[in-house]
Amino acid sequence: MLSKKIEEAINAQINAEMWSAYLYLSMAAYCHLMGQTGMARWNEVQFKEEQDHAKILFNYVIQRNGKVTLSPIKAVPTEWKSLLDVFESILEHEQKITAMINKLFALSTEENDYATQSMLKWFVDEQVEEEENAQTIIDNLNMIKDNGFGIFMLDKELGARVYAQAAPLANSTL
Ligand code: OFO
Repeated sequence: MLSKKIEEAINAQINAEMWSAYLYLSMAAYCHLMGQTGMARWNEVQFKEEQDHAKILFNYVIQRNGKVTLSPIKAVPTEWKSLLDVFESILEHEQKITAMINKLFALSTEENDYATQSMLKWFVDEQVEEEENAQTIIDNLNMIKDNGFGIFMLDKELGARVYAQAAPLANSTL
């Protein structure tokens, strides 16, 4: 059984993951507007991944006989100054999500909730990847600057990203 504190914190995390999904979809729209279909696709894949993150937490609350409470998703930004600004905003956002996951992990230690801690381990590892992905693209954009051919090639590379369902959902019956 989940403690009330853990249940509330996981519900807040579900909301944060759904907000993330909405943010990436908004970024995809911006990239489309800028004519960067590959970057748009990259963000659309991330949109799906974020929904997976929310679903993993949703399933976990159900499995533990807890109550899922879905709160409204706040508005997300719709404008960025540049493509670099998009990916810098992603890194900043993912650092905030990492801090939320770490807080949740610390709370599960406080509450002696080792099942929650074990479930969160996947998120701890995932956040390392999320931050690394954003940082790599920022580094590439900083190197390319305004070089049109460089942007063209990066857009092609990012457009090759393929969605893969998050591992914890693979054998789920929920
Ligand atoms: Fe769910 O990791 Fe990004 O936000």
